[in-house]
Amino acid sequence: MIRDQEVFNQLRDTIRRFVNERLIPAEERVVEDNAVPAEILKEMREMGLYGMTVPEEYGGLGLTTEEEAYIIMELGRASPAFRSKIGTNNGIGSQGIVIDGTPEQKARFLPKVAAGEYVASFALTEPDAGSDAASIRTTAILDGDDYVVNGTKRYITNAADASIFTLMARTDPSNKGAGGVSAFIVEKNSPGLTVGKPNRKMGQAGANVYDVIFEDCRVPAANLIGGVPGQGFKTAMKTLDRGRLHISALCVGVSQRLVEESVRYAIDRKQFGQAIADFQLIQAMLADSRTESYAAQCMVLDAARNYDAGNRNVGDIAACKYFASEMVGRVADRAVQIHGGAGYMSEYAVERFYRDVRIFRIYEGTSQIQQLLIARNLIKEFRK
Ligand code: COS
Repeated sequence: MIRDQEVFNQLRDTIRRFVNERLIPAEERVVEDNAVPAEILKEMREMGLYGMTVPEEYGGLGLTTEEEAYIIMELGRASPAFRSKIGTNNGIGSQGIVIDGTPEQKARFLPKVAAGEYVASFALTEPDAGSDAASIRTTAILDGDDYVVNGTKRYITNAADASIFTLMARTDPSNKGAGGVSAFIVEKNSPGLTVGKPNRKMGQAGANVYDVIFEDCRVPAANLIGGVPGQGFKTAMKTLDRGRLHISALCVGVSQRLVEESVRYAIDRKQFGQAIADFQLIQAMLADSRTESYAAQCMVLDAARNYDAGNRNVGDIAACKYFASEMVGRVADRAVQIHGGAGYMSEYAVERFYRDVRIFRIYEGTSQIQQLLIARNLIKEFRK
């Protein structure tokens, strides 16, 4: 749903200009520094990008899912590191509070998240719990007015910048499944919480992930999301549903950039006395990439519109994440192929994007988890 087309077009044009004039030219610097420049983060904050999906009543832009998808497609044309800095605030870091938080929790935390004063991070994954998210071992045991948290969270995006974490922990150790898990808002300065060193990784320099360690970390019971224990797994899954649409839109945006890079290079590069764009085998690769990118775009917008209309179709959302993340992997591979030897060299953006996109098939649910969700949903609907 687009609330006001004219107002939305202005926002989209502003983001497009920002991506072209500020973000794309800063890509190399982000790699060299392994950090997004502070002045760019400041501009992103001023533009409201940290609080795009936070409801307007809490100071955010209150974007609908369709609007969010369009904006993330624009941001996706630049290095994914930029999007990552604001990604958790708009997606998995804050949505648990937006979707299931009590009015008091929303009033207390969301205005700061919307303003970008707080970075919100999502802490679900553990050393021994990735795809099997219901098997987390981190515990949160009620002691007086506090929960005492113990455990380790792994690969947590933006942890070093975070002011708050949406943490999933087991409040009922006798229940080893999803029903024993609760979600909390944990403030960074809580005694007993430490953030490890950034992991070295394959791509997305500038977007860092860390271990977060809880040792007898006391969290006020008032920070239990929704106020009811045992609901945390569901909160996490609902958060991931919207998050997966966000990642799908990002994959579409990156694929659009890769198609642009591929066409530009194919027109410039001459072999056998002519532009390689004139060779049909190159054209076939361009055509395949554009076709797949466009198909994913249509899927994401359709699922986003359904989400806005109150139809959160878990299977279709999983289909978007599955197709879009696999698609951008193929598009990145063709982009490197079209660039030939140059595509293997760091001075060309496609080499970097080729590594950057690999994580899209893994985080927020692997392709295999998405397949499982698509099939499960189909079978469930059919049995009904
Ligand atoms: N929305 C709301 N509720 C949901 C839900 C959703 N999308 N998905 C599941 N639930 C509910 C179920 O309805 C069930 O509730 P009841 O017990 O009341 O029936 C409960 O949650 C448990 O669900 P389920 O039985 O499906 O849990 P499983 O342990 O089988 O796990 C998968 C399901 C594998 C899909 C889940 O663990 C998952 O998404 N794994 C990937 C995790 C992930 O994305 N990790 C990345 C880390 S974040 S970067």
